[in-house]
Amino acid sequence: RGVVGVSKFKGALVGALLGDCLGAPFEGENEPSTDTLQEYFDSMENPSTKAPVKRFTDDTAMTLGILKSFIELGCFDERDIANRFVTNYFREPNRGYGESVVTVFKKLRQILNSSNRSNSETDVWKPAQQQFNGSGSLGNGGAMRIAPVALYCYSDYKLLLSTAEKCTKLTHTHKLGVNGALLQALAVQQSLMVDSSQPLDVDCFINDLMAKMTEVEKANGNGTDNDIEMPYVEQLKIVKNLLMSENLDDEVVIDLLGNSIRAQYSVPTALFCFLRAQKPIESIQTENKFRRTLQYSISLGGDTDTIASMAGAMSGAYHGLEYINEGLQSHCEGVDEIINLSEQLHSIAPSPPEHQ
Ligand code: R7I
Ligand code: MG
Ligand code: MG
Ligand code: MG
Repeated sequence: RGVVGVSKFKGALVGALLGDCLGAPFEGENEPSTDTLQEYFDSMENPSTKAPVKRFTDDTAMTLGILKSFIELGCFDERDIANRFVTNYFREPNRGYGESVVTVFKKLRQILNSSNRSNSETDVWKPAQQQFNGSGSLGNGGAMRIAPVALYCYSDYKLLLSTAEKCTKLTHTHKLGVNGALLQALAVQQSLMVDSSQPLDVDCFINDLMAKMTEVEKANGNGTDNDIEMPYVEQLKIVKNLLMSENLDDEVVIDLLGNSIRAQYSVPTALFCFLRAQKPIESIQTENKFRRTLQYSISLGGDTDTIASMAGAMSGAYHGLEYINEGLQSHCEGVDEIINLSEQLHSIAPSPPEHQ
């Protein structure tokens, strides 16, 4: 267990950013055609392609809030992060935020502006708990922004889980929303820890995640009212089975794993895209596994910005920044800023105990 290099930090966050920016134009579309996407990525890889810059959406806006909070405060601080979410939302409300989470921002703004801090009304955790008549949101909004937590806490497994949970519960308290964010955080952390000069041991990667999510779902509960005991472990079993099958039918993947804004039907999908892209995919012409990950994620349609962003964070964390095509980077809003912030986060993230 060594120290993770800065290139992997940059790769994770640039990966998340590129997935968001490049996936956003296709969000909510039925699967875009194979040819459309091949041409789109070919043209985006060319830095001289004249195209309006691809703007990032809420996924990255919230990621940046968490990232800057860690850097400026040097620790996790729920009030500061809540304040950044609120400030960013009201400054730029048109970044494509989820419909319901806006209610949380409005309530949080009141709480944060209130002078009486000890009043129970000032509880920053409450608005999220009140969503959906008290059941909390099960959207993927917690998972889509979790990469900075995975990076900052990479060397401390318990801290990673507890911080990712708190960070998510500022907006998403449903077990499926929280556990989805934990799965995403664990997948990014594992991607950071493996050496990309060796071929990825996909079986080992998924088995490790399954063991961890079994513990998580035993401890946290599953959050469903049906009889599925461990919904994320079930989805991971499907991921594993799909990875072993020779023929890859998009319809089957979408049917079994999903491509929606629900965490349960998007985080395992993103993981599948990252792992599947370790091998060639017939409909996608590229040697680059990072591009292949994004292109494949987007080809499934649905919540394309978020699924590509989550898969991109895993792939970027594994391969590191140098592996990510510079042309692709050049067309996306905010790349230079996020690279700079990644460097700062790397310099404050605790190293593993034996290296301190
Ligand atoms: O999860 P959230 O932040 O949305 C993230 C998505 C990403 O795709 C972004 O790119 C952006 O497009 O939005 O926002 P929420 O508003 O908490 O959840 C999103 C949607 O999920 C809600 O508007 C609901 O339609 C649905 N949803 C639920 N529906 C029923 N019951 C979330 N939780 C529930 C629920 O408990
Ligand atoms: Mg978005
Ligand atoms: Mg397709
Ligand atoms: Mg989305």
